[in-house]
Amino acid sequence: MIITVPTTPYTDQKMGTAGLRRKSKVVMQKNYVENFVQSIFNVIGDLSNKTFLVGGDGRFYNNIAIQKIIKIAAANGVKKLLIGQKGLISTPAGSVVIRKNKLNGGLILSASHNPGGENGDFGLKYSNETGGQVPSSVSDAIYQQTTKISEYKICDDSDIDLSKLGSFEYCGMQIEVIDSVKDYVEMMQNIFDFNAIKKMFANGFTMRFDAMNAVTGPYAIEIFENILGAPKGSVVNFIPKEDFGGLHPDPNLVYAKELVDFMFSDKAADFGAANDGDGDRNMILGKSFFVTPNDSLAIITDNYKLIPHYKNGIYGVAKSAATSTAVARVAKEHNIGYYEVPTGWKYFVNLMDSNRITFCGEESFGTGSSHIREKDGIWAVLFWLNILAATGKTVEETTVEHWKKYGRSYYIRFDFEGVDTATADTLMADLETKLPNLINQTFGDFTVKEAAPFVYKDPVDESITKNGLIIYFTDGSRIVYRLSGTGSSGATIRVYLERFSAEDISQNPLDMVSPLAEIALEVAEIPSRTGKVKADVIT
Ligand code: G16
Repeated sequence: MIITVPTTPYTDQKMGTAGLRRKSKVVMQKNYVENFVQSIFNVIGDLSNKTFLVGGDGRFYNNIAIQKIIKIAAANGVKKLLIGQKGLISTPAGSVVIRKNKLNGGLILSASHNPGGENGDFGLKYSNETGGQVPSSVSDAIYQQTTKISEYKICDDSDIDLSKLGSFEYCGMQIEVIDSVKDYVEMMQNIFDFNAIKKMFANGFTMRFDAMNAVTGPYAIEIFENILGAPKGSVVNFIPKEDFGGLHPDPNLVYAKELVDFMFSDKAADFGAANDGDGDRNMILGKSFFVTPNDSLAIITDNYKLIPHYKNGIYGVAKSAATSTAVARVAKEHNIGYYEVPTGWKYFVNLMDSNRITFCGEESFGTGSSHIREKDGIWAVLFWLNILAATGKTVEETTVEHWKKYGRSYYIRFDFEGVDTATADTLMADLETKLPNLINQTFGDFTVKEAAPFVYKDPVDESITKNGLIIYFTDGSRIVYRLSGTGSSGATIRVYLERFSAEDISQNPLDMVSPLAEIALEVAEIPSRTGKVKADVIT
């Protein structure tokens, strides 16, 4: 049954910020998945005693890619695969399953918040035994393999029915089709005060959770409606669809429009939330009120004592460099460790494993803790529900009180999309050379204090990562530039703008950061080099 198939390398199988993300049509090319998966197995080496998880967010090509992975794993002598029922597993649930069952790792099929379908995107992430994505040293080794691969092994047998739970043998390998929801739900019940949240719903509290036709639907129905008693209909768009029903499953003010419109209408629920394609991102809303992911991380950290699992103390907190400094002020107040890492959840893993941090988060709608090694959308929603249940306050009251105590970091991200890759690379390189000359220069009310590339030395493995360029101003404002690592074609230039105000907390964020936006565009010469006078997406 096992055959060896000759193949030729693809040159573009280098993982980005979070795994390999490409257009579906690229991934559908002959041997594309086969080459990548075989390269992963080549790097791992002896597989005879290894068990892995396989599952994905259910997008177009999920099932086809899973069947290929099963056959390649069997042919390469993998001992056992755990597979999410119907091929589904959310990214956070995958991390739970890997850790709980002490697996050797997992292949999670997802392009996250990117649109799906034949004309959309597909992705493949590789996690190790931590339940987190592998460090760059491993992904680089896999990339090297992909550039010289000449054959792969595959079991030439029929496809497997993944609709039923159960264990069986396939091509000499054990397979167990698992309930994708159970372990995850159990873990959430052990972290949060479900009784308090249940009581809040019983007392008439209302919520709307938008699963965006993606993988979190079944998790959300089980947790929010079945267990916590939120009224039926609180979870919307809950059936995972191959093309996300045409939605762009990115929980932000632009793409979760249906939810945002509802929450800013007179029918709004007390609380609104959305998750992305694979369930690791989250957006939090109150009645006519949006909580930025930066503030959410700060508020979660500040309120850790309200949550049963964390109430006895936390280690510290980390954020990506591009994320606002709101949480830094909370870390200082609570006298806990504080770290800034490059963009990418994998950079938090060593900090969690070495007990340096408990919470972490990013501006890109990711929040999480050391309960797993991925960001966790439903966890963040439950954290907020638990805060509201414990305090009796609204989302807006909670956030405004936080700003009154800590000041407010006004924060907006500008994305310039579809830029020619060479143009974007040159723009960044030229900007980097210019940075030292900016120091002490004044632009209107803003004077540059420091300007430098962001360079991170991992305190555990001492690896060095350079990602992004930062301009710091004397008043605490910052401009961060970096190129996205999750796109599937061309380049996206991200410009992150932050302006701190200790007392003036009620201004419009866009108005507040607009002088910084002008400086950012001028300094990097974005309009003249890209032809774009304004950002494509502002979040
Ligand atoms: C991934 C990473 C995040 C990162 C985000 C955006 O999220 O896990 O750490 O912040 O991409 O990355 P970039 O700015 O490079 O596009 P996800 O939810 O897409 O897996």
